[in-house]
Amino acid sequence: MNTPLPRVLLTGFDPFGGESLNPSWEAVRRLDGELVHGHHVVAEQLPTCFGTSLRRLRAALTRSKPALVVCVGQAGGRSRVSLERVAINVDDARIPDNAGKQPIDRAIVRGGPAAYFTSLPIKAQLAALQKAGLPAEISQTAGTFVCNHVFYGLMHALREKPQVRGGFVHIPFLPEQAVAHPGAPSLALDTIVTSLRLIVGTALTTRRDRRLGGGATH
Ligand code: PCA
Repeated sequence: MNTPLPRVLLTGFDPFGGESLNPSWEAVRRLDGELVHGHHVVAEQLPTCFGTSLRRLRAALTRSKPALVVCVGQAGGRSRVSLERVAINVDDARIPDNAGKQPIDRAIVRGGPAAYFTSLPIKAQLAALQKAGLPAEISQTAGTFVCNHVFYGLMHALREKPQVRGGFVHIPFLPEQAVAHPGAPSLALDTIVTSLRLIVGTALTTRRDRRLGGGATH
């Protein structure tokens, strides 16, 4: 009998804010089914909605029991692949989500810790991306919209599973989206997919993160 391979769960979001696509879903679905360092990649789409996004994520965690989870979202206006350091316990939406909800100053988990740090080796990932000539940075905030909501909920769900690593990566617009946002930077889909593959591979092969300063941009 074949033992099933350990899995990596990648998530991306559906389009929001008037866009016709979301680069996070376009990128992770291209990695669906790939093998990275003996792990089978599974991609799931999450709705850009407070609440339902997290219910879908928790269902996907139960279903695929991954060894590693990387959630990905669009950050229009950023020019690099951003490795997020920290998720904070607040929903504070500037625009309504895809279900019309717009929470202001609301805790994601009532009584939960103010913040969770990523458990991805973000300094090693930054070094690997830079070595490969891919534009990357460490980010100190994932915002307070649905991406931070999912990131916080992921880290909360993993709080008693130290063997499962998880974190969040924001990516820029695709070139076809940037046309509608004059001056906004963009990255080609192939570059994003290559970056995500390296982010996953580095997480699977790095036990201890590197100590490397100067990754911040904010
Ligand atoms: N980006 C949004 C939510 C969905 C997405 O792709 C964010 O940064 O919160």
